[in-house]
Formats: sequence, C-alpha cells, structure tokens
Amino acid sequence: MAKHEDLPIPIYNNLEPVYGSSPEALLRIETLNSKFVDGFRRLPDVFARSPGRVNLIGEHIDYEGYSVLPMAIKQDTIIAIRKRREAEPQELRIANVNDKYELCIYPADPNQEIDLKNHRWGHYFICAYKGFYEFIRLKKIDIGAVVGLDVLVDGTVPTGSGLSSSAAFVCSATIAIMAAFDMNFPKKEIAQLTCECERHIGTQSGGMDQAISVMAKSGFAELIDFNPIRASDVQLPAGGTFVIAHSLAESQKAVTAATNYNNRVVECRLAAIVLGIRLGMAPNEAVSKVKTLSDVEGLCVSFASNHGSSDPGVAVKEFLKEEPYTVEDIEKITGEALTSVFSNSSTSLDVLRAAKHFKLFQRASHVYSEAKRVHAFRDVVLSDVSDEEKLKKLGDLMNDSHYSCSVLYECSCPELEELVKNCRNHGALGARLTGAGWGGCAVALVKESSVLQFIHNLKESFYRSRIDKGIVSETDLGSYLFASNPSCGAAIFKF
Ligand code: NG1
Repeated sequence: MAKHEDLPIPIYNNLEPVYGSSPEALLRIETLNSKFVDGFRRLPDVFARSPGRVNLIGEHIDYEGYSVLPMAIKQDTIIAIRKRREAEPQELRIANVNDKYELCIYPADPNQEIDLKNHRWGHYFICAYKGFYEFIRLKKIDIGAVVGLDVLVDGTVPTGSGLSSSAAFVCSATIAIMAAFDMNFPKKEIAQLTCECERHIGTQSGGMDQAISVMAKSGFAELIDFNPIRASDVQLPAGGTFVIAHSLAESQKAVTAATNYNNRVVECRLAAIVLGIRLGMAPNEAVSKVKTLSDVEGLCVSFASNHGSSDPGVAVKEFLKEEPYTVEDIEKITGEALTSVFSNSSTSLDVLRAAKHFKLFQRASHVYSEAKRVHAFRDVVLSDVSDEEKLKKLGDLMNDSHYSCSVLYECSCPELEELVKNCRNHGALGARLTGAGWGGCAVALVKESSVLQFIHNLKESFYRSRIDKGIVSETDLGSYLFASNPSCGAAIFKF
C-alpha cells in the first residue's frame, strides 16, 4: 500500500468526507459560490481547502531540522478559483468573503517581486503563485502562456494566533492553483513546496505548518520529520482534550520577522557555527557548511559521550557562554564578518541590522531540549502506563516546553504568561504557548470530563475583564476559546 505522504491530495465531489453533514460548511460553499458569481460574473472551476493547526509540542525547532508534533484543527481556508479565459485581461484578482480584506489585483507574472515593505493580505496568494511556477519549471512541466486567475478566499483560522492561518492560506492557494491547472502531486512534495512558497513572504519558516496542513488525518496528531518530510500517526490517549485559548495579543510574524522569528533562526545558526568551531571544525568550513543546530548535534553528542552523557546540551554548557554575544565576540570566533556570513540572505541581514546582541547559549539549550521533549511525548503515548498516567506525563512535558519557550527562547509575552498561568490554575494537566509565540494562542491539556467547567472558568478569569474593556466581544469568544479534536488535512472539491 502507498504511504500516506506519497498519495496525492484527495479530490471529492461532496463535502461529507471533510465536513460530515455540517450545515455551516454547506453554507460557506454556497456563499463562496454566490459571491464568486457576484464578483467575477462566472462560476469557480474548483475549490481547495487546507486547515490551520495547533502544535502540541516541538516549538521553534522545525527550522533546525527537528521533528515536531502538531495536529490539524477544524478551522481552515477554502479557496474558490477559476482560470481566466483567453479573451479576458490576464491578471490575478484576489477577493475575500470578509469585507475587511480589500480586493487585491496583481499582474499574472510568476516572476513578480513581492513588495515586502508594504504588506498586503493578497501577498500570501502570490507566494503560492510564484512557488507553483518555480515547482513546475523545476519539474520541466510546460503549461503554456501564463493565465490570469479569479480567486475568492474564505478563512476561519484566526489570524496572528499561532494557529497557522498563513499556512492554511498558502497551502489552500497552492493546491487551488494546481487544481485549476488539473494537477496534483504527492502530499510530501506539496508539503515541501508550500513551505518554500511561504518563505516568499520573508519569514525563514520551517515546514511544520504546511506539512500538517497537507498531511493531517482525522483523529490523529502527527509526528512530522523533516529531510525527508514524513508524517507518523500519533493516537492521543483517551480522556484528554486540547483546549485552545487566544491571548488576544496578535502575533504579527511577517512584520516583526527581523526582531523575532528570523532573529531566532539567525541566532540558532550562529550558535551552531560557534559550537562547530569549538568542537574542532575549521572556521571557514563551519561557516560554509553549518546551517542548523542539527548539523552539529553529532559533534555535541560525541563530546557529551566522553563525559558520560548523550545530551548535546552538555556541549552547549561547556562551549557557549550564558552572557549575550556581541557581533565582535562572534566575529573573533568565525574570523569572518557576519554580514559576509549571511551575505546571500537579505532577511538575515535585516536581522543583523536590528540586533543588539545574540543569546546563543539560551537558544541552543532550548532547541536541543525541546527536540528531546518531542520524542519523550511520543514515547509516553506509546508506553504501557494507564491513560491517566500518560495524560499527566504529557501535561508535564507541555509545561516544561512552555518554560523553555518563555525563559530560554523568549518568545512569550505578558498576555500569554497570564493565560498559561490561568489554564494551570483551573486544573489543566499542562499548558503552553503554541506556534511562533509573541502573542497568539496557548494550548492546554484538560481532562475531557472537565472541559466545559475549564472553559467557563477561563472565560471568567481571563476573558471577562477583556470583554468589559471591549477587547473582545462575548459573541465572538467561541473563536478565541474552544476545544479541538485532530481534524483532517487538505482537500480539493470538484462539484
Ligand atoms: P506560526 O505560529 O503559524 O507562525 C511559525 C512557523 C513554524 C514554526 C513555528 C514555531 C511559519 C509559517 N510557521 O508558526 O514553521 O517554526 O512558528 O514552532 O513561519
């Protein structure tokens, strides 16, 4: 039997396999259809959908090459698409069912540059469009002259929430474009491609969000490995439910990339280069070959083994100092200017311009310990102990992960800290920030029998004062605080 990741995106002629008999899903499709006709005077050719995700454990380690453990949520992006016919102007018209997002018009030019300094929501579609053409060129597939596209988007993943609204958009856009051209590919190729697509927005993303959005299976979380991309089902123990709660602080990942997300990617690379050199690599070799902390893990582990351990963290303690490094400190070790080390990455050069110093010890300690927690999480799930005992251990690992994200990786914020504390006070077995952080959501593991009470308590203790201040309305609270089961991945609908 073909492996899950080798299969193409499923194509359905009805909503049932993805949405069951949900009347809301039917209404969404009908609304998309009628708004499409209103806006573009024609029916869409095809629809594609891709979900958001919640990461259960394994934060900020995908771009370092380490496995992560997310699950898809039911909130998703659906895209209706149509190829423009020959007589029509060949341009890309990207509309949204939500009036908050104005119509974006772009040329039908796969080589266009994305104006990163002027962020527009439609840019994410262009990421998919450019990526699609790069992919088929690489595969030497000729689809003739470029054509325009009419596109209507309906997203239900809250934006800036750490639930991957951006990946849901980029994945559904890429799959919709493929489907409009009657193409489909193995999921693992689409997971890789969509990750590369999203990098056009200027974040040096790992591939977690796209991989789970494309490869998720209903009822399972997935252990996602990279290089090559692979997903293994993880059946969560009975009796526990994951509750997702928004801190109401928006995490603007693309806008803050130079000081937050990309900054951490650069710090990890610098930590890896310094470790490589301290562990015997020639400086020029380390600079040219070492990209991630996983590249030097072997060296760290062999150092640790001489000290009776298999933990790469032993080498981190020995060879990286706890005080922040200045540019000069690092250049003394590399023997090369950092602007030259990163000369081929303009987004990394932005990081260097914005950074005052680099916390190499803390970032490397987080990455190596978080990578271990992901496997510990999976081992607990597979272990022989009772479900109750498993849930307790999973909760402990989530708490440890949060501590590491907050203290070592510094990707939390005051609102998330308050929220996580509240979750634990109301009996969560574990709670942590999820996704990139700096705002967005927390995920809490709660006993299934007390979910309703937990949600009620959290509403009173965390959200009530914010409702009173008008930060969130009580009627909208359901999209900021909800329990979630593992949902299914991307799909194409042809009716
Ligand atoms: P979110 O939370 O969706 O911004 C980001 C990255 C992931 C991963 C997490 C941190 C993108 C599209 N996603 O997720 O790859 O690195 O942060 O674990 O950049």
